[in-house]
Amino acid sequence: MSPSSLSIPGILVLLGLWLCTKLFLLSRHGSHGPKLRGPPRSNLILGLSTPPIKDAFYAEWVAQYGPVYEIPAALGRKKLVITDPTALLHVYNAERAVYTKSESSRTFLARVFGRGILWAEGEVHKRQRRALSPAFSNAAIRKLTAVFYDSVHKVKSYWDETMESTSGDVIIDVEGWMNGIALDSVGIAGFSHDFRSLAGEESPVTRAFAALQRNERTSFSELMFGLSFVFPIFLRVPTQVMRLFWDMRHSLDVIAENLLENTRREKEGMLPEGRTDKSLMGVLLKAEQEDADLQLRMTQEEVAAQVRMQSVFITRLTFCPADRSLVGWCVTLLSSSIIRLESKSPQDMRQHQWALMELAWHPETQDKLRKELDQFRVDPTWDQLVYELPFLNATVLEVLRLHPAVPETERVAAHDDIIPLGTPITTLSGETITSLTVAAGTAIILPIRCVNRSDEFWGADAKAFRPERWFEEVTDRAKELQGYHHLLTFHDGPRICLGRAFALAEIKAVISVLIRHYVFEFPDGRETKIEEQEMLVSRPKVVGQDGTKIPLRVRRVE
Ligand code: HEM
Ligand SMILES: *[C@@H]1O[C@H](CO)[C@@H](O)[C@H](O)[C@H]1NC(C)=O
Ligand SMILES: CC(=O)N[C@H]1CO[C@H](CO)[C@@H](O)[C@@H]1O
Repeated sequence: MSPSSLSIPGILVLLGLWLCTKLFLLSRHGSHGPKLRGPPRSNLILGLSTPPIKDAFYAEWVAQYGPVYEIPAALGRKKLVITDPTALLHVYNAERAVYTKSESSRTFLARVFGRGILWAEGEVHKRQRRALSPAFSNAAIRKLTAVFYDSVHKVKSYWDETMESTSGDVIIDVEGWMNGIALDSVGIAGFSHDFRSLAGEESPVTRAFAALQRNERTSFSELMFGLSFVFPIFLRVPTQVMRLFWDMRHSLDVIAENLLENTRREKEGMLPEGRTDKSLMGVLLKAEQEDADLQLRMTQEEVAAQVRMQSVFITRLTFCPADRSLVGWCVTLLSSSIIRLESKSPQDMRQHQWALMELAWHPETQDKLRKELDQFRVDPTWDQLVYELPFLNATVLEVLRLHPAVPETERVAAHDDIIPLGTPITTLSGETITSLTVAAGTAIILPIRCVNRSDEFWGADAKAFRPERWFEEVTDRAKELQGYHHLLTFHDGPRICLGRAFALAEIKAVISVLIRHYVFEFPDGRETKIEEQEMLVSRPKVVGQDGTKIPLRVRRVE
């Protein structure tokens, strides 16, 4: 029987059974601790009828209920939303001890990526993190800068060629190229595999992503995929999307095996000079093989998991909120049996694309950036990218602030805890509290994007793209946040993004080349409005136009 012929009633029964079990298990959690204020339950099954995708909701609730409040979640649960910096800091720092990823999200991560660092908790996480860290050092990234430049120069030569033949400016679907840069450079720099997507080659990774982009999913496959976040067993249903997905995983496993095999052969002196592996993972594996300290070693599975994660999670090809738990995708099959996603936040893992869009909206910023880059006849070195070029630095930080790749994360309290509050809040019963007792099992949302865009932290123009703010004194409130320059974009605490130096070097290298050589504009001018189109992955689209492509007019700098 083909999966698409599974009857709807069949699915409903199956689903009902699962839901009852989950409901029972969940109802035993998170029932004590003070009741907080928050928006009322507006949907019996989902908690809220409209998912709080837009920060506007979170922000409105902050204004109404204070910096820490509760929102109703699916199946009678509730979640704690935290925007108070003192509380945020506490949660991030107590992450390893208390605030773990939920069991269901870990099962999901294990199935999708394997038991790698994203999945790991506690001591296993500590060991994997220590084993991986040297690979992400500044010294390692410095050596990889050439890889980023290679990719962006490939793009440049294709664009130049197109411009030759059309004599003048061209309208380019920039995003495809930016994804190509991201995938090819993470492949080469990360684990010595050239996906050759900039050369127009298809790989199972690009195929899977393209299928999702084309929105080719049937509602059945979408349903299975949505359900898999709650019940990972649904990942085994062979829908078309899932098959593409497993193909992708298989090909990434082959890449990981090759990498392991090659570093082993290199170690044994079986590879010719000049073919030595310089990738992050390659260097790491060789160092490990020489190191007697067996304790730090990564297992073969951990290496494979890291390769999968870097290609999928990291290259903005994410089609799932990797670390979101139970939450994410809950389904109501009530009357219409259409999917409703409980909370689907925009996954805009396309920082390069956002950077170019912001620059197209702000020609004056583009000019300023170009002026700063004018001094370079050749590409800036890594040290120049990182330690000089203050305006490029500010522009990139501003993009990261407004468009964090992961707009919110969720954790579950593994045991009871007390969270200190910077600002006292009033509970439902009218009591004022300065610290909050959290029961084991409580789900906690850290709304990264909302905090990053908050007026309270960033001033009245918090929503505006204004790199100049990075040269001004940050507000005292923002100072209370640690993060990366007070941004939560890269998470914080013991799980702060390991690849942030990699990500920053890459985006700076790409922007520096593109802005030195081209001017970017919206074909319909600066008034072009973008909205998020909610699909499996939310994607920006031009208001009033079909499709999710955002082409830009590109012309050479005179
Ligand atoms: C602008 C681009 C990026 C952003 C905004 C970003 C953001 C994040 C965030 C929010 C997390 C925490 C996830 C969680 O545990 O809930 C994370 C973890 C991680 N990131 Fe990134 N990331 C980026 C690029 C990269 C790159 C390029 C790499 C590697 C080449 C990388 C490697 C990692 C690793 C290994 C972790 C897991 C850390 C741990 O659990 O201890 N990231 N990243
Ligand atoms: C980049 O910005 C941060 C935050 O303002 C600052 O601490 C850092 O020194 C800047 N780097 C450069 C190269 O300007
Ligand atoms: C968490 C937080 O401070 N949110 C702010 C986000 O931005 C809105 C509007 O700009 C503010 O009203 C919120 O206070």
